[in-house]
Amino acid sequence: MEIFFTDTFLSLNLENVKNQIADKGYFIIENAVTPGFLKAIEHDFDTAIGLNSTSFNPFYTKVQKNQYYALATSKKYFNYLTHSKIFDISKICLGETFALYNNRYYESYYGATTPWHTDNKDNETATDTLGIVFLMYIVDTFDGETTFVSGSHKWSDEKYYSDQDIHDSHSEEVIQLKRSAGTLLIYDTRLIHKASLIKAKDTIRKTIFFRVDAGVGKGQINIINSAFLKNCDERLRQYLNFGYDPTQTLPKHTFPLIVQKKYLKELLSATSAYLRLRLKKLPSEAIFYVRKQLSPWKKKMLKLFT
Ligand SMILES: O=C(O)CCC(=O)C(=O)O
Repeated sequence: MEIFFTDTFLSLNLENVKNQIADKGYFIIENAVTPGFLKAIEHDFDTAIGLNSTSFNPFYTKVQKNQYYALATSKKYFNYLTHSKIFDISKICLGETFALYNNRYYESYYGATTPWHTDNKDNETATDTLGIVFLMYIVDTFDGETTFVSGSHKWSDEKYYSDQDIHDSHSEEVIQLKRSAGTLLIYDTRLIHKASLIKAKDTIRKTIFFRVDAGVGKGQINIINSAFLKNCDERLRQYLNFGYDPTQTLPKHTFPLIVQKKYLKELLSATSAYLRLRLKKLPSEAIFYVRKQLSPWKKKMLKLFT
């Protein structure tokens, strides 16, 4: 059998993992996997957009590359997410019935961050299901690290929190997780957390994120390379939602209004700069006319964003 978890990880005391997650909301283990595993993952996801290709393209945002079809892309990734030790931890934390809810490999670049949030409130109907997230640093992560509010799984009741909410009342509980490659963070989906801002221009943070929830048939659709499935026993079928119709689909990524406003403001200033350039090429009467037409629109937009 392929070896990629270290003895430190394989010999974890499950009761201890469970108790720490119940108490603080998270459990951290450094050197959970071998350097060979990390290299192989980097290699398997070292893809850009393929034109006329049969592989799965990653999805990009301004500051991130996301591979949601990672179970069809990398055998190492598949074996990691379906390892018996992952099942053991899921079982002790969530009970007999649990399944993969969502997963992805991602890279985050300069300027990437997330707001403080919890993961158990994807929409109004998904609230109280128990779930845990396994987040692994594939490279050293000393910039843009995951940050937790320790113990917040016991009291969190919102999807998003502002910096002020956390810094005013919970700054003592904030834990910044600057750690080396191979560190695995396991946390309760109710825990308030965020990815801190990436401050250096040359940082490329590489991460594997997956979430396991109690119950079955929820979350992201799993697209799997059939060649990776060697022994598909009942437990694996359930974990991968074989034959279960999804009762809900994940919502498209939405950002809180405050973040949307920030992006829209950037968009507005980029559009204005572009228009200014184009306008220069028009005769002066036309410039006057266009400016007159645009002025009320711009005022309205600025009012909206400030
Ligand atoms: O990348 C991180 O540190 C956190 C990711 C996260 O919070 C999420 O994807 O929900």
